Amino acid sequence: MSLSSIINNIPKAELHLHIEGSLTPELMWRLAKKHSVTLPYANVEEIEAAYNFEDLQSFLDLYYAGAGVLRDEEDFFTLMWEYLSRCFDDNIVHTEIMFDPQTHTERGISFDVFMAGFLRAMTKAKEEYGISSYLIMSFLRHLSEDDAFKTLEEAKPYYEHITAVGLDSSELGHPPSKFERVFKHAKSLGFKIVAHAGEEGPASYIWEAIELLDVDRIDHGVRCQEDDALMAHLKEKQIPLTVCPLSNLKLCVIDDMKEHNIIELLNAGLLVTVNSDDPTYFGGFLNDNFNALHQSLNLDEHTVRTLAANSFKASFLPENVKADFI
Ligand code: ES4
Ligand code: ZN
Repeated sequence: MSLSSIINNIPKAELHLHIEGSLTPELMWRLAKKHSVTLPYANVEEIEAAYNFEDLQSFLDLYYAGAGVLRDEEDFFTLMWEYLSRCFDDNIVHTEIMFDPQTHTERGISFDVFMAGFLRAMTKAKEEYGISSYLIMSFLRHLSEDDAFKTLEEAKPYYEHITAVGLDSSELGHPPSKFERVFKHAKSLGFKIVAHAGEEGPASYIWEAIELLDVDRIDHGVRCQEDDALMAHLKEKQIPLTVCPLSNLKLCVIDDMKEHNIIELLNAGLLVTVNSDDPTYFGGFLNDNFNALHQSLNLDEHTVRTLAANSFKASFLPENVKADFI
């Protein structure tokens, strides 16, 4: 079997995926028409052509604008259903999905609207595809800690449907320390904790996420190699990194996929996983990320199997369920 077939056929978990970043240009176009939202594009091709980014912020500006077409429960259902259907095609059997409530509540769209749509699609995917899915509620780090506290409070009716709390958006200038109190509170409520760190930000932000937020996983973390002591700590504690190769390329964290350090991190004994981040903006879903790594770094079958096993090891699934895939 070719490596590409192995990549396609092996069961995988995805652990770093922003649902708003799975909005296809086609769905964006359709929903803009439905709600009479004016987009700064003449057609679907122009939307696609706009996806050229020079850094994280240039992407986030488009990503938040794009999310503006999501208005009613059906829109959020369709968004989630399209992503989970894609998971079925890619043999993703479990996925831990980030959503950004503040992107919607700031526009006057309440938890009741987006959560109803998300949960309906997740239930349908379990029934029809056998796919399990968890939700990670992410705070926007360019907003205040008070705003994050308010969001955590607003989410109260949905706590049983939320597995983890995360931290995303503009990293530089918004270190994990800014959110120490709200994450302490979230931890005390029983949520797992994740945070984007070391994507554009320095290794010290990864340390802060570990020491101040008590994270269960680091999202990205690719700048950890700048600090030997941090590398040793990540290895010893087996703190997972959810790495997103096509994202790193598209946001110019690396200049060429051949430069990606994911295999070096794996060989150094770190628990790394492959993920798609914002697949429709960055040019590929999960299997595309595996294939891009294979093309540039020549993965072998053992490495693909290790990365797939890692995706379950690093997940928040119960240990007995993980065991079936490791
Ligand atoms: C994101 Cl790639 C990335 N980094 C930080 N925040 C994000 N939100 C959506 N995608
Ligand atoms: Zn991300």
